[in-house]
Amino acid sequence: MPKSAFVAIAGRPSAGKSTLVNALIGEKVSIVSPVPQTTRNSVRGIVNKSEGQLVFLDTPGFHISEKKLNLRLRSVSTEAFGDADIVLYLVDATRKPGDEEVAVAAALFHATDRLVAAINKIDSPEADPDRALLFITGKFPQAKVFEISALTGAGLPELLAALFAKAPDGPAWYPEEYYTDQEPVFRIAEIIREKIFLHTRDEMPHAVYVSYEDSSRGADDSLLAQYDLVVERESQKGILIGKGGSMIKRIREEAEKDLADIFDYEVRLKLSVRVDPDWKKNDKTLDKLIY
Ligand SMILES: Nc1nc2c(ncn2[C@@H]2O[C@H](COP(=O)(O)OP(=O)(O)O)[C@@H](O)[C@H]2O)c(=O)[nH]1
Ligand SMILES: [Mg+2]
Repeated sequence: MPKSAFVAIAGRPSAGKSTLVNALIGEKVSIVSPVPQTTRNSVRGIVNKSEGQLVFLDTPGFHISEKKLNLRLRSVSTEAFGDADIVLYLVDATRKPGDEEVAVAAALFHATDRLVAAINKIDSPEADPDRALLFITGKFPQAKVFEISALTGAGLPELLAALFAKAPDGPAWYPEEYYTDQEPVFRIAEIIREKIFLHTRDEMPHAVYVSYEDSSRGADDSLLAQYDLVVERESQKGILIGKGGSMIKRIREEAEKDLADIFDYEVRLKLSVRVDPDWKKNDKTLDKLIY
């Protein structure tokens, strides 16, 4: 009998959850940046092996804040932890476990018997795996703990084997050739958003959402896709456009380059910038963006 399980990944912002999903899948299914709260949705990455299928749910991560957007992100995470067969708790070895780490751990107590823990970033000179281990065993004395690097791949085969061992028997949820359930329209928007996170600073990345507008197929099977980069205020438009259009050009070119690796047809982008005042406070917009 094959195994199959939903594995929700829990951890503080920037613990390396999205990097881990990409490393396990071997494809960029979830965007990554040094800016906390890059991930806004539950992104699914699927691992198919002879043992069976693991469906990883990358989650937005916990950020202690009462703002509407943050509350949404937190409820996306909490739902994923509730539904999952296994919760993979990722702890960043390079940071001291403070209040935020305590809050994440507390949200996982109900999943103690389904929990596997991993200490990430052991490749880093700043890593202190013993400090992380002490924290984890203090909260979850029974948990199996692995030391890994999502960046170098160290420890990942052992982790994967443990997850399959813990997975219940059952048929695959997705066809074997699937490695994500995301629609192309969403994946393209996410890649564009990653470039914004990588190249703009301070509040800018958090002020933007990427809206799909339109697309058409070229005769050569290429896809021309039109997206709007939507900001909160008029004054933010200039930053995204850049001097002489340099920023938006950079975002477009780098996104197109990544998309060439992901899709087997060419994707060309047409990007514009527009304002949607206070979109972060608008429930309808948030319903569309965060699910
Ligand atoms: N040195 C090191 N950096 C990592 C590792 N995993 C993730 N990172 C970095 O940590 C930052 C946050 O990663 P990300 O996957 O977006 O974290 P998330 O918020 O938990 O999804 C990025 O700059 C990653 O490159 C790792 O194993 N080692
Ligand atoms: Mg992430």
